[in-house]
Amino acid sequence: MSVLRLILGDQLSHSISSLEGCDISKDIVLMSEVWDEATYVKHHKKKIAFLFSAMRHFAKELEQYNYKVEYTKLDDENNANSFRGEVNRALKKNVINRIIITHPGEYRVLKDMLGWEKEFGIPVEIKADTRFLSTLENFADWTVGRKQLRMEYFYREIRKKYSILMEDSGPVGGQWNYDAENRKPPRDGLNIPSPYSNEIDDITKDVIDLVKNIFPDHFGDLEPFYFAVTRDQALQALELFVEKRLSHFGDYQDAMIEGEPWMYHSHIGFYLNCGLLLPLECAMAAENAYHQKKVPLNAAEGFIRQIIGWREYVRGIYWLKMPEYAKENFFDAKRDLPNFYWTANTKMNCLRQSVMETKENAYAHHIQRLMVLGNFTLLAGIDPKQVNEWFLTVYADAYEWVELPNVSGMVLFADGGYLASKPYAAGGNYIDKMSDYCKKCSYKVKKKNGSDACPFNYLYWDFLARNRQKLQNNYRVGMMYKIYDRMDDNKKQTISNDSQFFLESIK
Ligand code: FAD
Ligand code: DLZ
Ligand code: SF4
Repeated sequence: MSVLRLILGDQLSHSISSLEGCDISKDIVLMSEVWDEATYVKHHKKKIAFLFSAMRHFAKELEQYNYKVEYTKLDDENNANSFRGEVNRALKKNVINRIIITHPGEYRVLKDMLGWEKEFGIPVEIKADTRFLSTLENFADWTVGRKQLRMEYFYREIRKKYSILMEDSGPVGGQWNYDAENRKPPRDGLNIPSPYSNEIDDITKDVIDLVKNIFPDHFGDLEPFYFAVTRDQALQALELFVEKRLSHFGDYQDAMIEGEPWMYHSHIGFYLNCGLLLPLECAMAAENAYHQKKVPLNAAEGFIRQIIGWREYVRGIYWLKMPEYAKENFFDAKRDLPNFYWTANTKMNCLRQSVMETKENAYAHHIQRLMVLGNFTLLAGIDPKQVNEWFLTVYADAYEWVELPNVSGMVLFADGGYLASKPYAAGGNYIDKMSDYCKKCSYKVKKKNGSDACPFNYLYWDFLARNRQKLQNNYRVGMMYKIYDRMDDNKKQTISNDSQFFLESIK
């Protein structure tokens, strides 16, 4: 009798809870490339290649440690094409009396797994995912009795609990948050270091061929392929970030420069989310660099906050609010996602650059996702379901637990303010301040109306006007209505006409 231990594509950590207590002389570790997962949204080609290659490398490592691994490749003729089907096949082949799994990252997968005990007639143990710093129970407890959830307070708790950037009983430097020193506009002459890249080996070559043949109609460029696909490589990518980029991470966190997709960000989200890196080790790498005086406090604190604050916080909200969260649509937005989110065929330079880079790299940094790609979908009133599907499809770090709260909560305010205190709506000014996109745009960012005015400018006011009932009592937005109310009727009508004309043109 042995135990079947299932490892999913985003559970590629040697410390994963499903391997705890594994008897390597008889337990079976099951890993499967399955059609269902590769197509529940039509993931970017690079994401599928990355994950399959990382899975194959991880399985090989487990075999080197003498685990009994059963690995199904996507094109294996017996592939059952779903997790459930693959488990069923393994149970028929082996004498198994128990299944152990680590809690999956997505609700739809958990829902399916909860039916397995009944279907297979043996115990199915779903263990907590201990790679996160906060348990789902701790997060739920933290929310009790709070009128408003705010990431900042949650983040402080985690810092205290893990004693990260703490001295005596307070934060290092006397402040919890150094954002006021961050977010400088890009300046000329920045010498942005090259990102991590790696030679591809035979495993990755095979996977690239497979993706080329099987998923030709999926979005995105498969090659060149440069991601890390093993833990050792991911650790090198982390080290490279800490050595070369972290010192400027805070300063240029919001900066965007045409032709510079990687800026001073870490590009480790893909590795963290599939388990090649662990959140605590990333936070500690940044803390050590600060203590060794290699990076300033605003950079280390800013980076650490993203990982131990935002990342944990959105996961807590996802599991607290699913499945309802996926249906939220506070503004009742109904418009279809414009086709240029797939083709980059738009005269709006900020959007064109961000979509092009997304297509090339399965990556865009946070501010492109939030203030350009996301902001536009909010202002244009795009259906949250379609926006979520796009974000889940195109990024190599996208899994629903982290994508959905960022899109429906942070960007679209579709949850009515559960995650964020106000919508991140903005006109063209912010993009102009933080990027060089507007200089090369067909539209004029300083113009508020007319056919050559930046569409963000009138869409911003039109969005506020359209959603007045729902927003005017929000204390952080109320001020903008005072400004809107001071505009004369002519101006208001022009805003509405320009918006209607523009929105018709992107159908
Ligand atoms: P860095 O900017 O270097 O930040 C370091 C790490 O902090 C990231 O790797 C990530 O693990 C974490 N982090 C930073 N911001 C967030 C955040 N808001 N929420 C959760 N973790 C955060 N992140 C994903 O991991 N997957 C997604 O599918 C995803 N979708 C997003 C969609 C939208 C609309 C927005 C606005 C944000 C989204 N994010 C998502 C958050 C963030 O944009 C990415 O984590 C980040 O851009 C990844 O690049 P990086 O590794 O260079 O991150
Ligand atoms: C994203 C993804 C893809 C594309 N393919 C697989 C796969 O073939 N096999 C697998 O185990 N996992 C894959 N994944 C990751 C899963 O979608 C992820 O584990 C679940 O969504 C739970 O978070
Ligand atoms: Fe984007 Fe407007 Fe600037 Fe053009 S002018 S790049 S549309 S913000």
